[in-house]
Amino acid sequence: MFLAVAGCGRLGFDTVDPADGALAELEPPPGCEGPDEDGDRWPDACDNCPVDPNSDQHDLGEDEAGEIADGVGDACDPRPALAGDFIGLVEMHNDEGAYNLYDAYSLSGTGALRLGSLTGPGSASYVSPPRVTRVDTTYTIVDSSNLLQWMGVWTDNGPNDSMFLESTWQPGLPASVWRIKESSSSGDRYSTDISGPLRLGAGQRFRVVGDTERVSGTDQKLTWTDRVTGTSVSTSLALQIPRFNSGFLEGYRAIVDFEYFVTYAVR
Ligand SMILES: [Ca+2]
Ligand SMILES: [Ca+2]
Ligand SMILES: [Ca+2]
Repeated sequence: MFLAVAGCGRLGFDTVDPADGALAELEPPPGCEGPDEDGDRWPDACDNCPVDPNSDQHDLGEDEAGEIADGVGDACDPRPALAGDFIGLVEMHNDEGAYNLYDAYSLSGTGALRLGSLTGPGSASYVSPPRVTRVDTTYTIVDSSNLLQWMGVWTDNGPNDSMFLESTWQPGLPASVWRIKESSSSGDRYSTDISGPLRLGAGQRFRVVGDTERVSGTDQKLTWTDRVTGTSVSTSLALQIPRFNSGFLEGYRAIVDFEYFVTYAVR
């Protein structure tokens, strides 16, 4: 299901008990119901970090830096000490119905985000806010072929499609070695080697988080986590995350459930 950005009750402040100055424990606002992706008892629609458990909903980083809290919780805020962040696009797989659109940012398609087949690709396109700072997605492999497979997040970056995030199993790579790949008009680049599963197989879960240069001004970072084994690797060396606001999610020769797809952006 899609979640509204504005007016959905995400909190931009913490409640301080005037008696002792302690932070009062917050409760989800009345009427905020529905799926809770990260299991922190805050329904996705009013969770200020919908895919990171943060039951305290702390959004203190900007305040501590003398700025105004922006409604993105400290646990997931790409720029925790800078104001102006917002959660731009949230697509949760836990709604099997048709996609719902909200605001100007959308993801088009029908049905749930189960993409790809054993013989070919399947994709769903999206439109994000124009000043994206972070993309965060987790997906599960439902089934796969024995051929080259990939899944990931692609962006349309001018005349060339740029692959933003990819976890790929490639002929020629030693068994169990994975890389995150970026394709652009200047060629393909890869992250450092990742020790992962032998190949794509049912039940594997991966999380890929990518930060753009908007987070720090220069640095870009990709983090890949095997959510079954806990293996995680980050790279900030060669990968160039383009400035984008559209693209598509894809599974290729693998059937992939995108459990969620979240973009963060800055005003
Ligand atoms: Ca949360
Ligand atoms: Ca914040
Ligand atoms: Ca912030």
